[in-house]
Amino acid sequence: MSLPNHAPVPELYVSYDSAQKLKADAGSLPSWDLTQRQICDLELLMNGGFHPLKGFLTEADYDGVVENMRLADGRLWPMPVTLDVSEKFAEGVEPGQDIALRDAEGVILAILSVTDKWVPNKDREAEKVFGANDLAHPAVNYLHHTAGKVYLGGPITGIQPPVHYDFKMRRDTPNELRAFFRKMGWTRVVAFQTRNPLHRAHQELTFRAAREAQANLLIHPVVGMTKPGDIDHFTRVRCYEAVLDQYPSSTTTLSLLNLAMRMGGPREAVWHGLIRRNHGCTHMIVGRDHAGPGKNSEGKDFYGPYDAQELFKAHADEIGVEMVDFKQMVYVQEKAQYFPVDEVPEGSTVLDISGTELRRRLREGLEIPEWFSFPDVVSELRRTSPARSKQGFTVFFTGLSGSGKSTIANALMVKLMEMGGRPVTLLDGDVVRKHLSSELGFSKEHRDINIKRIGYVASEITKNGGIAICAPIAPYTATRRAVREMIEAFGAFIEVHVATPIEECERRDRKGLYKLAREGKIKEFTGISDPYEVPAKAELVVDTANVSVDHCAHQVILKLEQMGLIRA
Ligand code: PPS
Repeated sequence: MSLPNHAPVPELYVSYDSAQKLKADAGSLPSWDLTQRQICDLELLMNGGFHPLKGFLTEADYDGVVENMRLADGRLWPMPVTLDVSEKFAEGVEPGQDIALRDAEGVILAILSVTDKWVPNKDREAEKVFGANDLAHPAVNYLHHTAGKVYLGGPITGIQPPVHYDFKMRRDTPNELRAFFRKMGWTRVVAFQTRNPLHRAHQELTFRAAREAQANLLIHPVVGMTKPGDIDHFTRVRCYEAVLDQYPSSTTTLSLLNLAMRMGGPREAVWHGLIRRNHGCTHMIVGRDHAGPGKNSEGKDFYGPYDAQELFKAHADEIGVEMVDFKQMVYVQEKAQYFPVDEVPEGSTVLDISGTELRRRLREGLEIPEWFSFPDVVSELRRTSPARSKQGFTVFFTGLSGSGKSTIANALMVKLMEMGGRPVTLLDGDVVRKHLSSELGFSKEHRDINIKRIGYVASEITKNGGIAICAPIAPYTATRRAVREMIEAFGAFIEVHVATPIEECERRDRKGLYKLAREGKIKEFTGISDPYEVPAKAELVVDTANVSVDHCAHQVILKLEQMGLIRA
């Protein structure tokens, strides 16, 4: 049962006057602060993007969706859209009650009339929906580690859409897009779903797909949540805008979709089809490994390369959208043009650059040829992913008290400042304890808080293109790893273990602390009465017992050069 292309899709918003009244009355309701993913889901529920859903799934709908991709009334719906909450919040909510759904700033967006409250079987959800209960799948990891333990279901009363401050002109509700298509006289529209920047091959394949389907083209990138590690949507949208001029005018439009992807492969493809139908599209391009999550914990693909196409085709009538095959396009050097991979003239030279190779070239500041991408797209990507020698990074010294961390860190700072180019900040253990962590002691809990604070500051410095040098003891492996993850999201992390033996540190005893620790006058002293977990995979190990400070700092410089982070 599909909607006619141009008829409005039902929305869940109430009138302005009713919304004002609901807002005023909502003060007495229990409030749930929505997560980023829930805000994305709610927006598409309210604006009709998730039609026929009228709210977050009830338990019966959820069971049907998980088991056989169908709502309780039999209609096709492949992805659970559930409101997960904490056990603590759920304790205060019973079916029959209304709750206010608010954004991070506390603005009320909708009322949920709770009809169902249950504890889901997440193992079953992972197996059935994503095909494996494997934490390497981003949505399974989210399900087990981020989502709340209890689900609430029931109809939504929409008060107002979430506010977006970016690219407002490029965001359209399903009905806004339908009205646009109607105004333009577009009766056949092929949607291209994407979470990556478009290069020449994509431009060619989308243009061809539209021509073959005798349809206009909607570039419909996801800007809600995509796969962790993807290029941020701000950069991508600037890239899409740069490509838009490459299409014949009035054939193509760009609109941003605030969807939170689950990377659910075949089921996700069907879901994307239903969402595009709701946005007034008649066709959708489905490629190899559509919405694929990458490799599982055994290094194998989660889904077969054509599983998504097969599942989509099997349900195309019900989805109400025709599938257009994604033709892989390659560049043929002799002809200086793109061809579908199965139509390449025999004996010709085929050129291609994989995603991994593209990232390497960006990282190392190498050439990206014009046959591969558009100059404006490349310059946008270079602005966001500058060569490694221009990116921020963190050097993280760890080692016992008196091992020489601070001395080497100071020497390194001076050497890097002599080279110039990037601002350098030293977060020395003692300095941090004075300015950032003055209230903290040396229990495991306090040391972890201290190191995470250092990690946060270093990650901000790294994100903004600077060099952070940290020199705390940081005795715990798990905490060092957490800091590494925080920083590697923005730039390189170089762990340097200053492995001066404890005997030497104690012999030096510059601050007299080892003596006091031996006498029991200082408790929980690292190496004496508190643990130090030796790093197993530090990028560099130095020992100041037999080597000068200058030489140790120089070893770090050489490592940075080798990693392409600095140029001598
Ligand atoms: S931690 O574990 O990373 O949070 O420690 P950190 O912030 O680097 O602080 C270490 C400095 O504090 C002094 N100090 C102690 N160190 C270890 N254990 C105990 N109980 C302790 N009490 C005080 C010591 O001077 C450390 O300085 P450095 O520069 O490492 O010698």
